[in-house]
Amino acid sequence: MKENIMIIGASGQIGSELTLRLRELYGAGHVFATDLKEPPSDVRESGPFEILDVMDDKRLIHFVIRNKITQIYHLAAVLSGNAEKLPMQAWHINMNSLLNVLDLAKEVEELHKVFWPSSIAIFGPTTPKKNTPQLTITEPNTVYGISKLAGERWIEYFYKRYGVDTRSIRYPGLISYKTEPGGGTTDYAVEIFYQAIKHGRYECFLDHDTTLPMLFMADAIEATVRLMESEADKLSIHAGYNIGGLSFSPEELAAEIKKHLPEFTITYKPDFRQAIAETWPESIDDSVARRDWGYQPRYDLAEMTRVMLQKIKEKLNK
Ligand code: NAD
Ligand code: AKB
Repeated sequence: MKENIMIIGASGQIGSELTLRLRELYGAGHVFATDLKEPPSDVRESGPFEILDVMDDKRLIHFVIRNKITQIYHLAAVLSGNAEKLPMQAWHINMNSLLNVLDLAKEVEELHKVFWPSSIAIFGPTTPKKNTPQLTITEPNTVYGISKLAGERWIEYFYKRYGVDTRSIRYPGLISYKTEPGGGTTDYAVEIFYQAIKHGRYECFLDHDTTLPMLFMADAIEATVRLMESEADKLSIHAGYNIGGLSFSPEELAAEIKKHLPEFTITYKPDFRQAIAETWPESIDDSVARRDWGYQPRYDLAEMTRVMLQKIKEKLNK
């Protein structure tokens, strides 16, 4: 079956890279990128792109039918830091956009598969922090985390009740050099590279020893593709799969950057995002993802840091 793939949120941190990877795999003409805002030029120029608001359910259904869409990657969301500033708006966008997509998948026969990302934000202060299991206590106390946990319940419901093939990953903080992150708590781990290269110093909004699970974008993209291409009967989870990779604190990341930029200095001025980070795990047990669909990240802290510095220097002409 020829797949026609729609990406919602294609201009964002994940979408701007995932779109290009899916175009390599499925053919540029079969991967339809959409967003509220303009994407980077390579996404715009390498295949179809349309400005589309996922909250507009009528335009969404027309788009899906007109382009014979068979799979949706729904990436649009308000992330943890921004969500705390406007909780009701974040809840409205995160939940209703997902319900729009799921309802469409239930109604449109050809649209058979939906990817929707969850997050380590589904965990909360009562969750075991180290090597957090796939199945454990989930009592998030951020609006973003609550929306991700509710989203997981909804996608599993649509899988069981209506047979929609829903798939999801609980991404940790994602680190990338192409598109800057969109308002999360883990954004410091990207900002730090830009500031280190531009100014040789960084004031971190998390405290020095706040350890969080992280992952390099190349590993996240390959994981996403691998999960979506797995045989359905191999998958035991239709809510969100834990995936780990890296786990470090701001001071550990700063020490790794200093190996390349010895003059680099970091100071700490925790803001409201510190309280969010303190409720999240430090490291993740991803044995179920490894067993079910062969999840295997490749980047360690040293290699991720080397590539980030090299690519951001090239981008900034430094
Ligand atoms: P991002 O903020 O960089 O990108 C989201 C994109 O969605 C933006 O380009 C935005 O313009 C678009 N968008 C927002 N509202 C829209 C609407 N109404 N209609 C259409 N497009 C809209 O986010 P991201 O980092 O790429 O994250 C993508 C998904 O992955 C989100 O669901 C996020 O919660 C999840 N996630 C991300 C991370 C991470 O570290 N980046 C970690 C865990 C989970
Ligand atoms: C955020 O910090 O909000 C995201 C996430 C881990 O979901 N990066």
